[in-house]
Amino acid sequence: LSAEKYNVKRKDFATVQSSDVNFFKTILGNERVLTDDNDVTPFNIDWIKNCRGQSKVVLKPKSTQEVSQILSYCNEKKLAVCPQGGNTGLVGGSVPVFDEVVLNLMLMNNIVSLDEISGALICEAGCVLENVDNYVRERNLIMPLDLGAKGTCQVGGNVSTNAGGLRLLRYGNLHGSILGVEAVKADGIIIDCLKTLKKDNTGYHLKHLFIGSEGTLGVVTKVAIHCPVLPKAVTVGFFGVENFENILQLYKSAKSSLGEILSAFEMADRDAISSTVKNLNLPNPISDYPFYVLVETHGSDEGHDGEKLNRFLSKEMESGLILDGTVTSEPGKMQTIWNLRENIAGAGLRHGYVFKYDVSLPQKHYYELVPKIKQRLGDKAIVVCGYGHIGDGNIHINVTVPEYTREVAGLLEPYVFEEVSALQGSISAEHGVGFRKPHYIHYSKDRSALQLMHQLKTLMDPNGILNPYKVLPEEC
Ligand code: FAD
Ligand code: S2G
Ligand code: ZN
Repeated sequence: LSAEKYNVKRKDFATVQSSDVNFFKTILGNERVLTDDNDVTPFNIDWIKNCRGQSKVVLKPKSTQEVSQILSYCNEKKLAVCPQGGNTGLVGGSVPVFDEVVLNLMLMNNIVSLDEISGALICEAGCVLENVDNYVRERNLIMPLDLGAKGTCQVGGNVSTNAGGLRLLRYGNLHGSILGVEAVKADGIIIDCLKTLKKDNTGYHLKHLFIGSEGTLGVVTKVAIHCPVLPKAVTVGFFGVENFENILQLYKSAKSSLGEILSAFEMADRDAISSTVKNLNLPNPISDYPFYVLVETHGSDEGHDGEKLNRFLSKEMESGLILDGTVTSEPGKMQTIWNLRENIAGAGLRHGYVFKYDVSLPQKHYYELVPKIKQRLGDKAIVVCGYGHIGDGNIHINVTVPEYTREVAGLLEPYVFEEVSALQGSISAEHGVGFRKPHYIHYSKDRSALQLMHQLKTLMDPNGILNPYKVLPEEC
């Protein structure tokens, strides 16, 4: 249980009584209030099985009104609430620590509207990212983010974690592509900032409070998002590279040679790829190299783009930055390459337990920590590997071990965060702080910022019922 494993004391929230369950049932009906042990267990365990809560009740609202009624009741009764989307979060933010009521948005999964000219889509928070992406693709648009969890994660969860993903390099951060948000505060008040205008400079931009606050300031119930046009031409290159320095040179060259059509530039080291190939029995389209780079282009003209990418490929094979590679526009082949990259996240779980670090670093230091951690752990780790979004300076370092031990945890934390902080990086690039990192947030945020965050939290959720034990540390 998280409480024991991470040594956390329960705060003095109320405990759910049968009268509370009856109230929830009058709002939601019996079938949308889960209390049976077997039913609630999956909602208590996070995707990488790092955290396990003890919730006795899972609620599945279908409307903003129901969310509002549930929250105002819980706020009055001082019942803690854990908002939950697809439960693919990787920092323990999406599952309860103790017996918080789980408020799962999965049944709020309707598309509300789409303006096909402006690309402004409004959908409910519980929409699965991939379903919305398929819906807008039929209308010649795409979602502005893509991540390996797209088949399960929800748009509300993406907003709440300010998810980055594989195409942030091209389509930017959610703070830019989210046009508006509807959210419900802890007291049940519905905040309607649901605008589809690209420009609206009237007062404070409140939607940003809900982007990346991980369910601690409000429950996101609807999202308005700008969808870019579906690219007519997509190509993917997968290259072997000798060393990390060459990856940075290749990145610089890709930006200048491919320019506006560059839509993704991902890296992975040999251990990341070989352990994924081995653990999941996935094909590697090229042979074994010290490093790999995945380049994707999104353009409007197949011929133009293909020419540009092949020119880039021959130039950089000539220069030696690329040792070997493949370039394809064939959807099946592109999917095979993306599959390999997107499955690194889960492959390590086959070894038993994974310590995941999602950090941003200045690009020149991007790969510096992997060899240091390898050396520090020696044979205590099965694999130490690095992969991620070069363009965002965001590396994912995975350390796999047969099982969680305090010894290995002690070797890694706070060591990793001290090193990141010394290199002027961030201890969480895109996955958020969640339950696992509040006591490390000071490595990336100074006192004045943390004090203001606490003041905002007190203003928005005076009883602290929304996702307690997450994001903000106890002491300031
Ligand atoms: P959950 O995991 O259910 O919740 C995440 C957090 O948001 C929790 O704190 C929860 O309380 C809160 N929350 C959820 N829904 C709401 C809501 N409606 N209102 C208020 N709070 C809410 N992340 C990236 O950024 N980039 C990646 O490339 C990436 N790749 C991934 C690949 C895999 C295979 C996996 C398993 C995860 C990956 N992630 C990635 C992490 C995760 O998918 C994202 O953080 C995602 O945005 C979480 O969405 P979710 O719906 O699963 O949210
Ligand atoms: C990615 C997925 C989760 C992880 O693959 O880009 O964000 O840490 C990650 O492996
Ligand atoms: Zn990532």
